[in-house]
Amino acid sequence: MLPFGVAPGSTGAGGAGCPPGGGVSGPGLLLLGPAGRKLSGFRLTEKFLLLLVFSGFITLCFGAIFFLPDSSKLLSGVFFQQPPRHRPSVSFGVLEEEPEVGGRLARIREEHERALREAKDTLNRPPEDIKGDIIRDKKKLLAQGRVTAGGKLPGRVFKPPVGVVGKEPDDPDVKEKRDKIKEMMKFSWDNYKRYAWGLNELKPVQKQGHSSNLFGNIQGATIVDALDTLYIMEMKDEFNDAKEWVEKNLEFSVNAEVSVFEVNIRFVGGLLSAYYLTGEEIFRRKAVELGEKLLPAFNTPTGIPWALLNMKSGIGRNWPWASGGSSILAEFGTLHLEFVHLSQVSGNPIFAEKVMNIRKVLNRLDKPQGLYPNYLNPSSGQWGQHHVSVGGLGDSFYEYLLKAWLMSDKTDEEARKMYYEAVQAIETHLIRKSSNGLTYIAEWKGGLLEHKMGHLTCFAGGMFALGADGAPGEKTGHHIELAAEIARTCHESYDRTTMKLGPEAFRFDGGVEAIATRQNEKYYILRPEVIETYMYMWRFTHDPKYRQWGWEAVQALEKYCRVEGGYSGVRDVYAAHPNHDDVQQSFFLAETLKYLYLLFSDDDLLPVEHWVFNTEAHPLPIVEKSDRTIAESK
Ligand code: DMJ
Repeated sequence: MLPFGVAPGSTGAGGAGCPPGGGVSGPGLLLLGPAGRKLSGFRLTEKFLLLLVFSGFITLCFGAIFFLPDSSKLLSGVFFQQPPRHRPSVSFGVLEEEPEVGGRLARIREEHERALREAKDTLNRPPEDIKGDIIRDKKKLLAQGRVTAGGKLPGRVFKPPVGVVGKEPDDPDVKEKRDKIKEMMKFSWDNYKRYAWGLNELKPVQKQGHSSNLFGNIQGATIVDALDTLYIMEMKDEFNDAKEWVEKNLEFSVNAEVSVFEVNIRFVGGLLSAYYLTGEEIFRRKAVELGEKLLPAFNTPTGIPWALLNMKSGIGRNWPWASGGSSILAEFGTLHLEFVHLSQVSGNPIFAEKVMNIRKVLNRLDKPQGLYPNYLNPSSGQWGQHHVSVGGLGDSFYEYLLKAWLMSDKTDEEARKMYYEAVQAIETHLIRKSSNGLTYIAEWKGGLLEHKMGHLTCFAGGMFALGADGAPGEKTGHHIELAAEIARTCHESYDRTTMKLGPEAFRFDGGVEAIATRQNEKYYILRPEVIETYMYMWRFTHDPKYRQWGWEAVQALEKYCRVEGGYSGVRDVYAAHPNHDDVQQSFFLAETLKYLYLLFSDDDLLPVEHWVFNTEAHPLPIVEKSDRTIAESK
């Protein structure tokens, strides 16, 4: 209460409950009645009564000014972020007001004073402490998935990676072989750099750049695909050149259609790996920027993404040949690992949500014989043609189910279940044995088997080996055996050619086994799948035959694919002399040479307990529960 006759300066029309125009001014109290009449015209008792009313009124005004928080405090959250006991509670949709209105003012004052005290304390603390607090707050927000990736990327604490440079092999023979593989990498890289720097791929015969329409006009596929291989092979100068190119030239605002799948596995995967191996922010930034550009591909009625996307306009469509406008299983099913990691490095849950929705759509559908057809219409959400393959059009979908489970530190139970159920259906309906005892994986067309196996399908040996440990019903041994049998069949497909390189597809009918019978299936384009399977088999069994088979492939590559300007695919692996297709595929550097190098390295280089390889052989770390920035989806 203010002592009578003392003016507190001037309050305009602001105080709660004070009528506009009613006011006090001092010094020397001058009171005006409603009509502006001087109080001197009243009798003493009237004056006394009036003064009593006015003094009560004034006290109320000052009290309100003093006790109530100002609007800036309301906004700063002091008012809204009261501890729960101060909040009105909602029961069955009805807002229940707190009973003790009187106590509320006191509590508001308490909060107000506490806020002032904290602000003062903060100003008195050393700047490093304040910085620490800011970092902690950011981490908290990231952990809650509340920071979006748009605009500036939130800070992130980089966790040092495990096993990214291995020691030299002890065995001199193994070391010599590994050195040879490193020399092959240097030869591929140097030629790409000399003749096609900044373009997507190299034409090693014509010694010029090669552009495939898979990447629209994004450039530098070989550079991004090779980053992690250069890094683990400790090719430091080459890695730095690649990094500088990414910094200065890698651009995604291209007005052309790209393959969402190819751009994801090679560019997003390559950039993410480079980030996880080195902690260099540029790779994280570019990966997230590209991931955001790919998001419009999911704008379909079901959320099953388009195969093709114009990254500038955001307009998508599907391959015209794909079963009535369907999306393709191996394409939309091979985004999961990268998109989960995009959420992990950006703190933005949107990426993970998009791929989890793909799962939801798949799980709502009936599967013929438990199999996943290769085609799914993104508008109707229904399967297209009932074609099933563990090779082209299907392959990496199965691979990503297993790896999603492994990458989640074995917490993604849904992925585990989907993988082992799919393998069971594949075993029952697709896996067959030839009359001479070669196990192969056939293709399924509306219930009929085509006894053909693609080079691409040979990755499945590695997949079965990788998944053996978690196989339900004590089937670990069975899965390893299956893996070994697939590895043997794929080796046979190499061994039965003149060049000792595998054809694109081989058949098991009309008396032939593991041999290509059609001219258009006899080519070899530097693919990695067979060597990938040798690498996993070596890691899980240490059977020396896998290194021996890998070395046979090295010798064949040197003899038939190495040309003056790099490495080239060949058109017919059964011919005596190579007819080169003149393309050094970017996956030769990303996958084929990396898997060969790992085959001749100790197991502690990129150990499978800590890393999963995306389908382009880009290593991504297993995300332990404690490192998760985004809550696991239910
Ligand atoms: C690579 O781009 C990937 O391995 C993909 O999953 C399948 N094909 C090529 C290599 O053959």
